[in-house]
Amino acid sequence: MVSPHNNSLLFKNLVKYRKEQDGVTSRLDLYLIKIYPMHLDHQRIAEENEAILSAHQTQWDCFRTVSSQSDSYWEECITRLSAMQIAIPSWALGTGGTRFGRFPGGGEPRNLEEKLADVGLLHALSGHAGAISLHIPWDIPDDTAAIRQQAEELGVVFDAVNSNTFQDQDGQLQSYKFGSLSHTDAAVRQLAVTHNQEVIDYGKALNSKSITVWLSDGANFPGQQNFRRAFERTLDSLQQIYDHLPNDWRMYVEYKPYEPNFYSTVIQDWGSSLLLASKLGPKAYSLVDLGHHLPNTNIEQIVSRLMMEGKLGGFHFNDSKYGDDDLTVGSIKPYQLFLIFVELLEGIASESFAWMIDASHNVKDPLEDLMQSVEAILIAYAQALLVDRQALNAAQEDNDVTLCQEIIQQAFRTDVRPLLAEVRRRNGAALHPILLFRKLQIRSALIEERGSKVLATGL
Ligand code: PSV
Ligand code: MN
Repeated sequence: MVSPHNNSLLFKNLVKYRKEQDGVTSRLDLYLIKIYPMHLDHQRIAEENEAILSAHQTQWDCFRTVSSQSDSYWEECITRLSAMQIAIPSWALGTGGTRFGRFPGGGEPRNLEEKLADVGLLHALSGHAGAISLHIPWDIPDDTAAIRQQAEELGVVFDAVNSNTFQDQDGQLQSYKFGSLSHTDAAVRQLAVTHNQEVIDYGKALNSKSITVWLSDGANFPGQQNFRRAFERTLDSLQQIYDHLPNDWRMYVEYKPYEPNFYSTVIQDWGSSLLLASKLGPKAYSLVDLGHHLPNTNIEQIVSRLMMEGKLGGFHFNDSKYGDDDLTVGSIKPYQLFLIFVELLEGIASESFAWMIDASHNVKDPLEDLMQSVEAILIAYAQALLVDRQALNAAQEDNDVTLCQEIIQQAFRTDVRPLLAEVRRRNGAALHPILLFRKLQIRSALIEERGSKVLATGL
């Protein structure tokens, strides 16, 4: 169950916090007075739900009647779906861009407090966004205690912290131009190791329990890099970061075949990631970013292999047509997403995975896009729950290929949206999050408060 939000408390604390900073009533106060009690309060959401409740009830009744499953079956599904919490990355709350341009829509969060407020909003509306993933140094808190308190009041926890050795920071003495943890120069490696250790320390202060390491290290041209030595240096650097992990922490090793290096990357695929995670120790796992595969890769099979080895740590969800397109989850290949969840069901009850969205929004409202992504993940999970696994196992053993396909597609072709709306209703979230977001004109209010030309920190 999602934890209840105390939004009046949130409102008071944010106003207090801002007043202490400014010493005067700021525009943010006015914004909070206008927005928070009205838009985020569960009471208010329940009232809004009321208007479309009878339509929902009809669809939910119809859904159950057609399915001919028992009430206890649906209760079990609702319990499992309610527990699904997906981390929102701090860098996805603003408009993304390409190297050709950026078209911000306005109202982007200008600091960590506002990023957290946006995640709280997504969580209140959807009921499934109860975590945020921070990228350091973009999201270093000025006041850790205040940020922790704000998160608590929003019912949001801190998921994995992410390090950044793909950009040089202002005043940085050595450059990551030719790599970081794999660099030929020990001093550069040391800089990157120290940064990752500091990221863990920031995460500890926020009660995060994991770090995700993604390296852009690699080569743009054949012959530029010695593959073996680059890998060995990376392992050595990662080991020093691993040794800095608290006992109850995990390290996720993300892989990616290309970009920004276009000939090779040091951790280019799940094989390299698994190799590193295995050599590092039991607290290290592989992280699967759906966009980090070459076209047509069978990602569900990779998921199964990693899970079989107990080394599947988590996901960065997004969708793509060609490369690391970072499109809305489920917008291009919803069947693949569903098949991933079908595999995941083998371990989802006994293992814990980190779920995060890692998408970018060039032409959509970032918050609406994130709500669509959250919904797509829940749809895939719910459909996977509907697979008759006993029947599937039997059909697989019998080599009844036709029946195998019928069984999984029966689940995939079920419209589970009434079930998900019921999950949200029970958890005090909106029956239709995007509808409510638009009805309450939340984006306009955010633009009014934050301005139309602001740039979110991060990518
Ligand atoms: C790299 O493409 C990546 O997927 C990594 O997860 C980064 O941390 C993230 O995008 C944002 O840069
Ligand atoms: Mn990623």
